[in-house]
Amino acid sequence: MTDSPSSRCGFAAIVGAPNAGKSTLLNRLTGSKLSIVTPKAQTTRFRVLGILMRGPAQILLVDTPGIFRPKRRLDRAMVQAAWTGAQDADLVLLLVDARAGLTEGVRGIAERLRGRGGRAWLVLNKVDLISPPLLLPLAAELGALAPFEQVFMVSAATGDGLDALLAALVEAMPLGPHLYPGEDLTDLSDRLLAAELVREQIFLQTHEEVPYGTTVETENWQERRDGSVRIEATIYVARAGQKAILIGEGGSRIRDIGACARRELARLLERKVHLFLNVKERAGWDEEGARLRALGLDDPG
Ligand SMILES: Nc1nc2c(ncn2[C@@H]2O[C@H](COP(=O)(O)OP(=O)(O)OP(=O)(O)O)[C@@H](O)[C@H]2O)c(=O)[nH]1
Ligand SMILES: [Mg+2]
Repeated sequence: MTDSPSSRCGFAAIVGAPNAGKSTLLNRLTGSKLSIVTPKAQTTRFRVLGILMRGPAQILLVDTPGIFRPKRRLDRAMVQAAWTGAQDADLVLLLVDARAGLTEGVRGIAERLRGRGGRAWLVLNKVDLISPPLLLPLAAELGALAPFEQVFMVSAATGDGLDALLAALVEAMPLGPHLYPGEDLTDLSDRLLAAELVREQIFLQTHEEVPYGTTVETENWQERRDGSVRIEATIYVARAGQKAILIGEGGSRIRDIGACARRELARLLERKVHLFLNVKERAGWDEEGARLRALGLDDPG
């Protein structure tokens, strides 16, 4: 099947401004929670591959970090990862939050896509939040900025419009053998997924600069004889004040973060999970090459 003459396989990268709904779209299309989602911008920090099998096609969907004007070394590495994702793809889906409309950020991304050449589709997302007559003018404005082959209007949250997008993706994949085993869902390791689910809870349960000052690494992974797994993760914070906030009064915040992340992890891994979190202060981790590489990012220097 995988090397039959009709088999198709290709990379489709989902790019866009922070908070457009890229990770929501990846999860919805693959039917699994591969990439973390929060209401905060800049949630995704590295490329996340979702492997989707549809008929003869293996669609390799790539979720990318939102593209914004980077300041820290971490931010530069995130934005670089997004553009590398676009560069390496057979097809780019520019995902736009239709309610936010044509922002300066989106304009910049569309213009750079035009300069890059290659195949691009426009996907207007969050159509559940705006009235349909506003969609056509937005599509036209964006269409004037870059030559999009096709335009889709979807809601990654409700699933509206995704059947048409998926059918078009199957058709758009180049002929060729599948690159991954059909049963694989992603190329992310369980260790990285575990760290991400902890980070998701930090993004959901803390505010202001705390989530942005935080990174999570899985330090230890022990399979137990009873089938459960014991996971130790370290949360690095940039400042002492952030550590205090994360831990919370009497340890209440870190307990809640751990409890929610453990539940999500148990569901994903389909087994019992024991999760232990340490919080360490590490000033400047977001400028540190080793921390970025631990996230699978290339160090932009
Ligand atoms: N109403 C509505 N909300 C959506 C839709 N798609 C995503 N969202 C919400 O938008 C927010 C951001 O979603 P994400 O999937 O994390 O966005 P992202 O583009 O991956 O963001 P970054 O990783 O920060 O670049 C979350 O609160 C989602 O629930 C949609 O179609 N409709
Ligand atoms: Mg994301």
